[in-house]
Amino acid sequence: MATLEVSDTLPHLEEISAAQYFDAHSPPPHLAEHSAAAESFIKHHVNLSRRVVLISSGGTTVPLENQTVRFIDNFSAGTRGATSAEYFLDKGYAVIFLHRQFSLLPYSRHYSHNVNCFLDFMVEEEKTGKVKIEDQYQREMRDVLRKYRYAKDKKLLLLLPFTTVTSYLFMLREIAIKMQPLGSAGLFYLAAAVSDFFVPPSRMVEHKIQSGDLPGPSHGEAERLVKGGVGGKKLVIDLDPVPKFLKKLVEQWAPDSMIVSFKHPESQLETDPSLLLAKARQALDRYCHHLVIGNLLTTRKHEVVFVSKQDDTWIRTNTDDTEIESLIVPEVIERHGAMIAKTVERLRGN
Ligand code: PAZ
Repeated sequence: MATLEVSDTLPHLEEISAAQYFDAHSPPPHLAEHSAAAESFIKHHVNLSRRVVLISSGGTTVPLENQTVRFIDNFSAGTRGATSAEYFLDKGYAVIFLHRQFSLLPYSRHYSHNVNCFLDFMVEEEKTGKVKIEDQYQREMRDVLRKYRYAKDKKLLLLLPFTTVTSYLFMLREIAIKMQPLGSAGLFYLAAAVSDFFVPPSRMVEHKIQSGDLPGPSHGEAERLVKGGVGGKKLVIDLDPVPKFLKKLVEQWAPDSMIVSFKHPESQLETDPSLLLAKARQALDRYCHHLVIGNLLTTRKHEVVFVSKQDDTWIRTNTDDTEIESLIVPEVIERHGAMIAKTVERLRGN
């Protein structure tokens, strides 16, 4: 079995900057195409004076090989992002949904993956052999379908996929810069689980890391990454910290937009709610953005805490039927509205 060691005994490297990170990596293959789609989407909504939210959703992978067979992943099904997207669309926002490929999507999330397989909602008519939606699901599915069609027809939803942490960061930078013309009407709602670590290209092996004895005398490339010996059963992976991109987003890529990040625990210890609050405040102090929404993995569907410079507010659902995003999103929108009003006031004063 492969083991992953977290070690503080290794020498601390000088953390690379965001610029060095981008220089060291190739942009994802579809960046130009996605960038053009985002640009025309944003222009369309700027012309209509509509607010636009970029929602990031799902986990990011960290490949261990260039021709990737193995990778490290970050936990997230994309529920928070996909569900929130629907509530933002309901409130008239246009949504750029930057999501992990194959994670949950707005609207189709109701009928996808193994919990809600779409086939379970269908029946075959005995007489005609035609397939239709079961009677008991007709109304609910019709409502979802109408909303989905509306979002599509009005060009309110742009779906942009990523897989690796690097492709996520390239896309985030690109779209954030394209969103600048929106000014304070732009909102970032960063629910994706973004890896804090990566394998730098200089240490990345080309082919699948071998788990058994390698044929031939030389397998030096793999040994650079794999400590403990190729041919042994131990795999020690040496990861570097990903630079802190949130700071770049706040200061340079999207200085006029509202930025909301989610925070969930990094270690078992942080499942303590008081530590969660401390961590959320630390994130707010470090990156100087507008709002951190703290959540714990085990209770994230029932309670979250909004941490801003002004106050901490807990939001809780009382019933299992209420999606907590139906409470989170209106609260975020209210704060976004207040920020827009302040900006307008400031501009009038000038
Ligand atoms: O996608 P999901 O609903 O399964 O999980 C949502 C979440 C816990 C990943 C999200 O609410 C969150 O906290 N995102 C930020 C994660 C981070 O700190 O990197």
